[in-house]
Amino acid sequence: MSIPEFELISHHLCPYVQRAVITLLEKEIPHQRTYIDLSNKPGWFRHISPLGKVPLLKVGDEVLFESAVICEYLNEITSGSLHPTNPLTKAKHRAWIEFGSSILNAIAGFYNAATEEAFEQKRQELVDKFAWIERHWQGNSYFAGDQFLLVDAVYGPIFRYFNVFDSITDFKIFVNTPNVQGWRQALRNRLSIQQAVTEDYPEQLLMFLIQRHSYLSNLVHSKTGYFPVGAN
Ligand SMILES: N[C@@H](CCC(=O)N[C@@H](CS)C(=O)NCC(=O)O)C(=O)O
Repeated sequence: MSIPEFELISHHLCPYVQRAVITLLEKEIPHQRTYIDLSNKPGWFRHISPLGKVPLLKVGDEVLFESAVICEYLNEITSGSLHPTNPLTKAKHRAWIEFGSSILNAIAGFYNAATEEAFEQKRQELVDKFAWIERHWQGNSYFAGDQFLLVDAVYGPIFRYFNVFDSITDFKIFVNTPNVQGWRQALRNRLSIQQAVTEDYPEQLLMFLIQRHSYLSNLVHSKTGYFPVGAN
């Protein structure tokens, strides 16, 4: 199959975009990335994005939306699948990918929580979610052993948040999940995961966290003394 031209409509901090980028990099698919401002969405983007969300993958004149669909498509059109072959195992990987999206929702709740009580509730929700993975862990370096798969591409961007959260203070999310911690480290070392964001990602994320005006925003100020220029 000849490979069409790909353009990924992106945002610098979006974990769903990162899944697609990691898949593009793992599959060595040439592509162009176009970054947009989600607080001021361009008219052309509104016109082609049914949900008004990134990522979008432009495939020649066609447009694909939804990151999981984009990753599956990119996986299917190239050789060397990033999914297990056994149908049941593959279905389970897809389920844990979906679970990854629920973790992203919990992370958004964590950084947006307005009060200490709501924040603690979200922190505990994250602890509980990673405990689920720990209990079902059958991996090695990666989720299913030594081979990097799509499910790993989904969790790389999830764990990246915690590298920045760790720079604020120890939220004790992974204290009872040694296997998840090992997985986190293996993903952190993976080149495609490192290359899925720009170098200023930590700074940009801290700025974003401060702009939430949330309980976590206050912790960023009080624990790190960080007041970036331009934050309001
Ligand atoms: N289910 C979607 C979620 C994508 C998503 O939530 N993208 C966010 C940025 S990380 C977005 O574009 N938000 C803009 C908005 O909701 O207006 C996917 O997997 O692609």
